[in-house]
Amino acid sequence: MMQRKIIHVDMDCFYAAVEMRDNPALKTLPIAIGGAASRRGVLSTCNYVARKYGVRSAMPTHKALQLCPELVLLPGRMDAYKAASMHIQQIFHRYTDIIEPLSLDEAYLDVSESLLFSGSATYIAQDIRRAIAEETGLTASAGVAPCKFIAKVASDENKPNGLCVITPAEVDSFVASMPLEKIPGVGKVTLEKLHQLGLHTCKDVQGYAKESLLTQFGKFGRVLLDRCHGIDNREVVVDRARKSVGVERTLSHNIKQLGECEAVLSDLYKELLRRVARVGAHDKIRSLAVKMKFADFQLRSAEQRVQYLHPSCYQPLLHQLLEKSQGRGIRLLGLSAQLQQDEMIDAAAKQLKLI
Ligand code: TTP
Ligand code: MG
Repeated sequence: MMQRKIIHVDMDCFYAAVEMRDNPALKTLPIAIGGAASRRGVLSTCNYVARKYGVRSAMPTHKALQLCPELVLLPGRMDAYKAASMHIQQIFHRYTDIIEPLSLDEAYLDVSESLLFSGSATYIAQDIRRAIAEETGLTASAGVAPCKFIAKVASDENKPNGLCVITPAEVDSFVASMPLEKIPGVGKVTLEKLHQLGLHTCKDVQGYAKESLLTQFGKFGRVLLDRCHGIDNREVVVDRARKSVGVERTLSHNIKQLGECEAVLSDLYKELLRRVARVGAHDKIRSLAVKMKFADFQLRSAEQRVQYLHPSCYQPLLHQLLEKSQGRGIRLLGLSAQLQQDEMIDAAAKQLKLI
């Protein structure tokens, strides 16, 4: 098989970096983007000054303020972040068209076939970082590797404003010492389970009985085994974004009862209908999903294929999730509709990029 060259680019403290660029007085202060503590807000992200205090993404605002009372809290400006994101995407397209955006600030690029810089993925990555910094005033970190997950882990190694290259010859040693929590897909629950088995690094997993791992972790066991051996055959998938319309609500207090959930979902359902209508997608529904965040912040969702929305669609999903709550309070409920992709629009958008 041909050796791939994958670059993973990830902007540094993205939303916060946009805020600091547009208001340099913020640069030396600890700042975060998020909702107010009084409204049970959560942080989207924070700058590196704030990280020194232990402040992190997805942390409840009240906790962040305990760690760093002088934290400057900003509400966020999605339009500015989207504009910066579009600019970055444009820059990527100068190097390759095989781009898989993972979020506004992060993407995989496959440069295996590129002839730029004599085919050096390292030089390409450095040039992308240079162009981003010069043109947007924001810094990016990048990872270069023979496969996706190693490129992703590598992009985090020398953050902020750093580059990390893992050559094919270095894959084995890089993976061996890798803590399991770095593998994308290993969440809190899986990690705890692995730790209970005495497994902390990929090397530990390499030495563990394969069959036992597969029975204990099901489908993900296969992925885990591959990753721990440095294997990831996934291709960079262009335009993979599945469009969806969603609404969610963080509740003012935790709830537990079916009736309470139904009342919230009934409200969210009405709002979802309005939003689906606004984007003219009522005849493009593919599936409906309910999302629940429990008191311990564990997130669960359940999805069902449907052709059109009706108020009873979310009932079975709600029941499914309540079973998983195991008595925990619920702090957030969400409802979303996944939409069929309009291939015509996709093709037109692709062509536009070529102009
Ligand atoms: P990340 O790339 O995870 O974080 P980051 O860019 O802020 O910081 P880092 O330097 O560690 O990469 O996420 C990108 C943006 O996505 C982030 O700026 C804000 C948003 N975001 C949320 O809204 N909620 C979240 O829980 C996370 C993790 C990110
Ligand atoms: Mg980032």
